[in-house]
Amino acid sequence: MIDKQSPLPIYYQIQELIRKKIDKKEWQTGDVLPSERIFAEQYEVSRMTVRQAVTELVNEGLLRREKGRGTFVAEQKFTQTLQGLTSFTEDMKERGLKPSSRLVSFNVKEAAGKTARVLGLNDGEAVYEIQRIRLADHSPMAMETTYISKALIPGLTKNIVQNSIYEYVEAELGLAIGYGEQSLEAALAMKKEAELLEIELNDPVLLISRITHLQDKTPFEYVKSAYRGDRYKFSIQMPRNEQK
Ligand code: 16G
Repeated sequence: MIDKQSPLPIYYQIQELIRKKIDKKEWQTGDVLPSERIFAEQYEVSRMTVRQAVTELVNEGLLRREKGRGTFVAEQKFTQTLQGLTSFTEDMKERGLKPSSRLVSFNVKEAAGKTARVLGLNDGEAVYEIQRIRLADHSPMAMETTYISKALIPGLTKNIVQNSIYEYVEAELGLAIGYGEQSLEAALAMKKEAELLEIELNDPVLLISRITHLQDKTPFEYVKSAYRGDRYKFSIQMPRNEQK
């Protein structure tokens, strides 16, 4: 209930009330919230205050607004730790979700520019260029464009890349994957990404760029991905360096 005598701001109390209902599963993913008017009447607060509380929860990703339809309980974000080099397939299985891939394109191209450089290839050497939409339980999470040296990782097929590339590298080719270097930046979804990820143009996405090396340090893949900003959250542990 809302306590008007409390030192806690009313909009904050409304937020806590909404959070509790979602935590207790009284309101579940996809459920529509009562309208601002009903909310305001029920708790005897102003519509402005309800709007402020809801807007902040929308910005946080707990709720989602749809034009003309109302405000809904959003799908909760996945937290992906940034420690340890894992594959999408492994990450999803670990969460008890079914990983799958929608193949957008699969080509062999001549390496050039940055792709050739980061993979340690000469311009003109063959690389696979693979575009996949990665899905968790049939819902699109990320769009990945992967470049892989053909000489190093031969025999990739459409069928293999619709499953796990890392599994093929390790279990089929018997190569040991060593380490990756990764960077993250914020961006807005462009037309193609928005369509394939089933989000709106200019919705937030996280761009991740990864270069992965075999244990002998040879780089074997260069991946550029766009993760849905509304479904993903990355976390990292930061041990403080020993003071000298
Ligand atoms: C992850 C990696 C990607 C890698 C893929 C292999 C990130 C940002 N990206 O999606 O670089 O190519 O896993 O997955 O984590 P797979 O073995 O399921 O094909």
